[in-house]
Amino acid sequence: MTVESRPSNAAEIQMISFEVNDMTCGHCVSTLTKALKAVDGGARVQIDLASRRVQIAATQADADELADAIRDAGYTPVALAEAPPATAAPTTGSCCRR
Ligand SMILES: [Cu+2]
Repeated sequence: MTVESRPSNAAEIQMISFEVNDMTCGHCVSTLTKALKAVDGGARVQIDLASRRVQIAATQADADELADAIRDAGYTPVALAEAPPATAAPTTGSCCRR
């Protein structure tokens, strides 16, 4: 599904989803939430750690900006609209590994 038109007058909420397989714990969740809110202060961010699913109800940022924010925070976003359904094995990388 592609939406090209963008009304310039209204704050349009766009649901954007990513799978972030290198997100491993609650610390990752809060890091990502902060990073996403930094680029879109009005966004609602929902993260499900079990399925490694990140859903953003974006008001200003587009998918590219949000993906960049996730990358800047040190994670690898997979845009769900374009990604094949979960076949990727979780990576071994973790921010909380000792
Ligand atoms: Cu973590």
